[in-house]
Amino acid sequence: IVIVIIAVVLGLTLRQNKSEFKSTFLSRCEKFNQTDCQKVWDAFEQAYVNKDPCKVAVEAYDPLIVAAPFKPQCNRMMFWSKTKDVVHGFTEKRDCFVTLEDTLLGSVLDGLTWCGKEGSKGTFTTGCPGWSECENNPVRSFWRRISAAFADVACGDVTAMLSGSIDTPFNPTRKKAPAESGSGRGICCNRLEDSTKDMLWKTARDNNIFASIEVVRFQASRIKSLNVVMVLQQNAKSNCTDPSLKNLRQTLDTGITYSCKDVPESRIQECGAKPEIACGACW
Ligand code: AVW
Repeated sequence: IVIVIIAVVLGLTLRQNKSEFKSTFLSRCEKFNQTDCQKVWDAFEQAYVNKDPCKVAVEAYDPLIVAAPFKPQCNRMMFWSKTKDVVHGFTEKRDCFVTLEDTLLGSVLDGLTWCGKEGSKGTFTTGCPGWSECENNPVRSFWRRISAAFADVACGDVTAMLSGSIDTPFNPTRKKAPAESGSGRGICCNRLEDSTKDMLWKTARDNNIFASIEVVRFQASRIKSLNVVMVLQQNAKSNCTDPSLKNLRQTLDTGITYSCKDVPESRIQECGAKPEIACGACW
């Protein structure tokens, strides 16, 4: 009897997870007009369903990009690194700029975790590998793939908000997490405590998407300038004079003009709160 109860509860939980995840996906998607959200879901799901959750390559999401391509929004595209909250606090109030998370694919999956399982048609939201537990996990491959697609269509004057609160605001180097070994699952994740997962997360956060995936795709034929906004909080550790930004200039495709401006975080918040300030006058 105990086994039957456990099986039923487990079955219900898994089913509930699946439908809750899918309904979040669909309801977020339906905010975008003229979108066949079921078609987008099908293209999304095929990337990871019935697969080992450590063997989902970045390319598995290619059909998703085909099903829901990014539209170039010249002069409004906003990239960021380590400034998520301030950037989105700004873009949700003002429509001068569009981040990846304001687009259809970015917004439907922002903040969610998912994976599949070999031999199952389901989508699971628990027991999935953490960001750095194995390289080819469904969540990380997804963000890498869609960030690349977003950067591929960037055009005109492009903006990037980088953080003055860290020593190296532009950091393409990638340190391996201790648990990250080959395509295997390292220390197995399901049994790890959240605090351990957090620790792994921190040791591997140099998997910088902006530096290693986006900047390298910026093409001079499409992009006129890259305008960096250094977000300065009190006791900032770096600003536009930081040597790592020299690295950024060198990485940029020749022909793309570079600029950098130090802007207090409070100014960005003020500009978000006051629509009477023209976008061009924010910083
Ligand atoms: P970020 P990026 N575990 O602030 O340059 C879980 O470092 O990488 O900026 N989630 C993670 C981890 C991790 N170890 N590392 C990163 N993330 C997730 C797309 C997490 O959601 C846009 F277009 C974190 O908030 C930006 O221009 C987010 O990735 C660019 O990529 C960003 O980490 C920012 O990527």
